[in-house]
Amino acid sequence: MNRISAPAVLLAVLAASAALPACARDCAPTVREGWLRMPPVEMPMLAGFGRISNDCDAPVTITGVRSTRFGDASLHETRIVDGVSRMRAVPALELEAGGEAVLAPGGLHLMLMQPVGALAPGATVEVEFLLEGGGVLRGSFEVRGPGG
Ligand SMILES: [Cu+2]
Repeated sequence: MNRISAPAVLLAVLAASAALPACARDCAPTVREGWLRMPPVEMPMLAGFGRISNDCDAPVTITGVRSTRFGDASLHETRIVDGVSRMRAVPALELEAGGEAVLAPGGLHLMLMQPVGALAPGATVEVEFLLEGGGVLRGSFEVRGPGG
């Protein structure tokens, strides 16, 4: 049976904590796997999906969304109310430390209205998420057809 001395355990703990990402004030969540779904018929509106991971050691709150490619952008949530699918605006989205928000069809999503110019599948759209306190997160979203 292996016996590990207390100092060795302490050193291992210190080494592990040193390996954690430094989440000082320059730590920011990341936007991954972003994509936009074109509507099945021509409508001035796209839904956006992806993941926003907060690998920092403090919570952050997203208070707004913007993109130069759209006249209007916001966070929405789809919910089934009395058997009917309804959307509502999400004015603030908090990500706890180590937490992740998943934007997926049928749930939380980006609502992008009034596209500036034509968008085609394969295009990449940059979206900015405004953070409480003044920071901005940038994410890339790939445009896909109505089938996703
Ligand atoms: Cu919506």
